[in-house]
Amino acid sequence: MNVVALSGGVGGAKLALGLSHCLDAAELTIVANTADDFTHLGLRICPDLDTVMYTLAEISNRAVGWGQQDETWHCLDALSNLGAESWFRLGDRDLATHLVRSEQLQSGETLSDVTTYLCQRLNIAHRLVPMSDQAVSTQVDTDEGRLSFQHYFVRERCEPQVTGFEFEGVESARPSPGFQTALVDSVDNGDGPIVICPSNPFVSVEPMLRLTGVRETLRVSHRPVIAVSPIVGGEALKGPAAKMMSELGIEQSAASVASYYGDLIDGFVIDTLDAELQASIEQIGIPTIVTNTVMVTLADRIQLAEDVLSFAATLRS
Ligand code: FO1
Repeated sequence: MNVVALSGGVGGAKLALGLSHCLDAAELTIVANTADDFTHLGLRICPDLDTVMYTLAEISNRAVGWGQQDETWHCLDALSNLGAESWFRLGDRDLATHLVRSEQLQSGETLSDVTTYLCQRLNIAHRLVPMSDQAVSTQVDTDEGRLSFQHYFVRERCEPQVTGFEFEGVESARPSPGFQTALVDSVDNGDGPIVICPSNPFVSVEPMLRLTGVRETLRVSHRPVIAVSPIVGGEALKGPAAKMMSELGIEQSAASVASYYGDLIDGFVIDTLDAELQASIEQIGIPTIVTNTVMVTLADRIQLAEDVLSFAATLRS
């Protein structure tokens, strides 16, 4: 089995963890969105990559999903005293990651190299790679003007009305070597699915699909592409995906996510709460299964991963 999982932050990381419990290290590549990355207080911060990394290392802050457990905030308090920006809450333990990463990047290492190093130090067996080693930066167009992603998401708490997105740098960015290898395998000799985790389709998954050659490779691949809906009962379990849909004039539903991915996907997974949508999604030609996608416990994550893998085995791209 050779499985590729495309993940954003919290929701994606949960399924990635479930998949890591079902598959050997050599059978899984997890690709994390890096279009949310930004430079803050001189440090390179990679929120989705770190959320997946901490989740796989089982050291994530489970209450909020991002950052580390048992976190302290002394540095943030001191920054605040010095009048520095403190809207983006960097914990003391988390800071160590950003310091090591920033130093290694400055000394010429790629983001892929640094990620491999950090994963080794955190005893993560499975392969986690950034979507690209080149910087891609999501800009959110809103009724209050254009905002970089973290300014929109964290500083403005997703309050401005969204009118569109731009992924600066994506035209010239290439998939990272690990992503590229996983994609090539998917054409040549792969047999497992490409899993689009339950992440925000507009800002977490879209940047990965926009990288040079990714969509085209997924189209010619013989492996099934399966997406798990991040929308349950018309709401996003986490983050602004549903709010973005309504502001962009798209109906807030799992069916809209299926239509958004369209012929890119060979299968779709929806929650039991949305069971009545199954027939209409299948009518647009996308085989769909209904299962529990709300991952509260580790057992939920593993069960959803098993459901996705069993579904994949029944599909041909
Ligand atoms: N999200 C917040 O809502 N508030 C924060 O202060 C915050 C800090 C933070 C620090 C490090 C990190 O890796 C992630 C952090 N996040 C924070 C989460 C993150 O910015 C978003 O969840 C993602 O970008 C969206 O996937």
